[in-house]
Amino acid sequence: MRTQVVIVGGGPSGLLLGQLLHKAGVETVVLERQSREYVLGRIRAGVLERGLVDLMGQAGVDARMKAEGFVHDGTLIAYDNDMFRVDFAAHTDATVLVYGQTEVTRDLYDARDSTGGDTHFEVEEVSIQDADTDAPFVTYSQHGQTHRIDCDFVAGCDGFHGVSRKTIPEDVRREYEKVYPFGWLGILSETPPVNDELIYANSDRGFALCSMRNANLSRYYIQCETSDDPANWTDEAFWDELRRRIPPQAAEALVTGPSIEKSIAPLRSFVCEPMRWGRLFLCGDAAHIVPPTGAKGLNTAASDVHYLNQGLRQYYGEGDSAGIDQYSIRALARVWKTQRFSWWFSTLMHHFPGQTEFDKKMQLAELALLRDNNEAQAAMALNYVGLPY
Ligand code: FAS
Ligand code: PHB
Repeated sequence: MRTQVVIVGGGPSGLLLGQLLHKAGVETVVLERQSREYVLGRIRAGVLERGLVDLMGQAGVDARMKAEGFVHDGTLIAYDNDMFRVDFAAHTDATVLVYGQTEVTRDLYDARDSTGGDTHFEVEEVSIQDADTDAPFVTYSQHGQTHRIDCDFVAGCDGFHGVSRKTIPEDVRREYEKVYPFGWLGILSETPPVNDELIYANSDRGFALCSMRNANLSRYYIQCETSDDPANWTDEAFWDELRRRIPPQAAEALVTGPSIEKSIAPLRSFVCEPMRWGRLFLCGDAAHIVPPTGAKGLNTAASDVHYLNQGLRQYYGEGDSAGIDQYSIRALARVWKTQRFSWWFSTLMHHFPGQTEFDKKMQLAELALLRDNNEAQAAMALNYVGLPY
C-alpha cells in the first residue's frame, strides 16, 4: 500500500491534520491503536483557543462547535476567599470557546468518515522505518496480519506514550521535563455549572477549577497527591473538598450530583526537540506536554498542526520544502511560550508540598498584581486566548 502522509495516532492532532490535508488534496492514512469508542470515551480538554476554532473552520468541521460551544470572554481567579475577573475582551480582540475535546474529536471523526478518509483502528506494533531517507514506510499489525504502507511523510500524532518520538534516535533528541508534585482529580457531573465562566482557585488546601461542557454538564478538578486514586474519593468527599477550596459565594451556589466520570491526571511539563527527523514530524502530545492549568495542551497541538499543514501544502502544491524545513523551529518557538504560560499559571495557583511562608507570600503578591494591574491582566489574557500562530 502507498499513500502521501501516514498519520500515526487518531486523536485531535492526527484527525485535524488529516482533515486539513484532505482539503488540500493530500492523501493520508490514519493508524490508531485504540477503538474509536475508546478514543471518544476520553474526557480531556475543555477550552479552545481562537486558533483551533479557526483551524476547525478551515477543515470544514466547525458547524456543531459554533452552534453548541460557549463563547467566554473572561475567567474568574479566586484566592483569599474572594474572586476577581480577568476580562479577555478588555485586553485582546479574542475570546475562547468552551467545547469539550471529546466533541472536537467526534466532529473530526465524522468529517473523516464523510470524506472517505482511510482510518485503521486497533492497530498494533506500529513501526516507523527509514524516516531519515526519502522513502519512509510504516509497518503495523492488525488482526494477526502485518501490513506495510510506503509514504512520502509520517506525522507522529500518537501522544506522549506513542512510538513516534522514540523513533528519533536518542543522540538526536533533546528532552526537557518538569514533573509537578501533585495531580488533578477531575469529575464530570450532569449538573449546572457553578458559574457561567471558569473559576481557577488558589487555596491553602490546594488548587481547584470549576469548568463546564454545557448548561447541564460540569467539569470540576481539585489538586491531589500524585499517589492518590479516584477510588479513594466518594462523590460527597469530592464535593466537600471542592467547597472548601472555592470562595463562599461559589460554594453556596454549587449544585452537586453523581459523578459520571472520575479520573486523575498527572502534571508535567515536557518538550522534545527537534520536532522533525528526516520525513517524520511530531505533532501535539507526541512532542510536548503541559500541565492543564493554562488549557494549552490541545491548543498547542493545534498550532503544530497549523505549521505542518502549511508546510506540506507548500511541498505538494509548489514543490517547495521551505515550510517543512522550518516546521520544527516555527512550532517550537510557540511551544516554549505556551510551556512558559502553563508553568507560570501552575506555579501561581497550586499549593506545593513543602512550600514556605515566603513562597506563599510570593503567590499572594502575584495574585494581587494580577487583580490590580491592567498590564498584568493583559499579559495573562493574551496568553490565555492564544498567542498568534
Ligand atoms: P492524544 O494523546 O490525544 O492522541 C494520541 C492518539 O494516538 C491516541 O488516540 C492514542 O490512542 C494513539 N496512539 C498512541 N500510541 C499509538 C501507536 N503506537 N500507534 C497508533 N496510535 C497510537 N489539555 C487541555 O488543554 N486541558 C485539559 O484539561 C487536559 N486534560 C488532560 C487529561 C489527560 C488525562 C491527558 C492525558 C491529557 C489532557 N490534556 C488536556 C491534554 C490533551 O488534551 C492533549 O493535549 C491532546 O489530547 C493532544 O492531542 P494529541 O496530540 O492528538 O494526543
Ligand atoms: C476543562 O474544562 O477540562 C479545563 C478547562 C480549563 C483548564 C483545564 C481543563 O485550564
